[in-house]
Amino acid sequence: MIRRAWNRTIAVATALLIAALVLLAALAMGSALDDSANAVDHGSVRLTGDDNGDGQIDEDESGWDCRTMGNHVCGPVPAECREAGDELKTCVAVASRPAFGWTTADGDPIDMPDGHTVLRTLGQNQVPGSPRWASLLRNVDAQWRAHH
Ligand SMILES: [Ca+2]
Repeated sequence: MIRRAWNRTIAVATALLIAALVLLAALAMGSALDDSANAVDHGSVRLTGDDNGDGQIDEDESGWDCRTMGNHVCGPVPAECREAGDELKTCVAVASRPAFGWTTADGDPIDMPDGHTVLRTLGQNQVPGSPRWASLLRNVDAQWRAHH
């Protein structure tokens, strides 16, 4: 009788031990799965367009988009725009424009020289990048937009 009770106790203890081991194994596996789901393999990730694989897309690589990366200017920055600061895009746009003209409501003809000439003249009279220079630049840009 005692032996039977002892065997039963051993059987229950063994079953509990096995259940505990299975539970621990399941928890360990779940933890490992969580870790693998969050793991980032920095060694094998390569950005599309990162031609030399240094982890960043530089201006001379295939992934470079000059419209959205860097200074957002495609091509060289004109000398007249090097100090343009926040107005760089507008300055580059103005620099690219040809001479144009229009007639005012009073019938007066207005001739605007090409963009480089406008910017050189603007730079002689105002400090490039200053608020006044920026305001005049935006006015020149607005004139172009109003007549094109
Ligand atoms: Ca690169």
